Amino acid sequence: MLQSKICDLIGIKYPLFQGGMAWIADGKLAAAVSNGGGLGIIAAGNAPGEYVREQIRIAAELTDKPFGVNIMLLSPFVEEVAAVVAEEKVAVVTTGAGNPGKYMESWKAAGIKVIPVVASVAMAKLMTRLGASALIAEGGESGGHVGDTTTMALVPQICDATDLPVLAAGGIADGRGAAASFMLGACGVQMGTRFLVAEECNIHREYKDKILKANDISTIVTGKRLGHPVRSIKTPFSKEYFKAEYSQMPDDELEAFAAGALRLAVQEGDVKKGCFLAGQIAGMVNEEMPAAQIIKEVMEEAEVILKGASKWVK
Ligand code: TUI
Repeated sequence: MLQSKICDLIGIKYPLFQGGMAWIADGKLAAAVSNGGGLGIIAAGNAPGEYVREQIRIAAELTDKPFGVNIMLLSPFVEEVAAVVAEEKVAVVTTGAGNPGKYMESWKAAGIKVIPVVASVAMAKLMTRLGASALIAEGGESGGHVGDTTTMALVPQICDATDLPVLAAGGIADGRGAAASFMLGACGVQMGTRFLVAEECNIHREYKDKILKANDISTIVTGKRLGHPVRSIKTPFSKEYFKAEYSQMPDDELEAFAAGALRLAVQEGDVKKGCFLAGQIAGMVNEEMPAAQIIKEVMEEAEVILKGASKWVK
């Protein structure tokens, strides 16, 4: 069985995390992933603290395995969410879209393992100094808020810069990607896009269909001008937004243009105004199945590939 030090650190069967997708990854999805042997993660996104507490309690009802909460550091509710995870003593906190430095002491004091998502070597070094338990190195192939460096280039550079366990994220949706991540020095993987079509993932039918129908060139990065590049499925809306970015439209109008677009995609399946976040790997995600089966398939495929890797050596 594919196992690594991240399994012992957190107490999980497989070295596989489910990404903290805002508006999408709720207590039910997180529990399904944790019950399947991975680490399920509730996304706080832009939601208030009480929503996060409610989802933590839902997950705790549905699983006796460890699960985590992802805190999106640009959220207007970040302070209250940071307090809620400490009060509820979740096993793991992952963070995204910024520097979690000012919360790390209080989370560690609550016994939480802090695993920041990083997109650069500098941030990896800083998080190592501040006492993170592990790091998630996320390449620009991922969905949502993205950095510039690809997973292939980022993961080995981050592994060289830290002694902490590193998980690879961005562009991984099957056993080949997981096996390759181990070859790059990672000891685990995080997948988001693949879990969008998990049976327990409660998003609009239209969103799932967009993922199932996507191909290799179906995603686009928008938001660079406002400093928050985000990868999503190409739609008339995202293409229009992309054009607006390179027009004379003032920043505040541009911001208003995109407001609420993520919720519209997830809950309403609004193909005109919704923003369907997804990674470049969406083209490879072609089948719906329970989260536990996704995890088992990916881990078993990776194991076969890694066992057979000596065929390259003569
Ligand atoms: O965070 C993500 N993915 C996301 S967040 C999101 S919601 C959102 N809402 C409004 C604007 C933007 C996004 C949708 N998807 N992934 C983890 C991630 N973190 N990727 C890149 C980073 C990151 C970027 C900068 C981590 C640290 C960082 O530090 C910058 C600094 O110096 O503070």
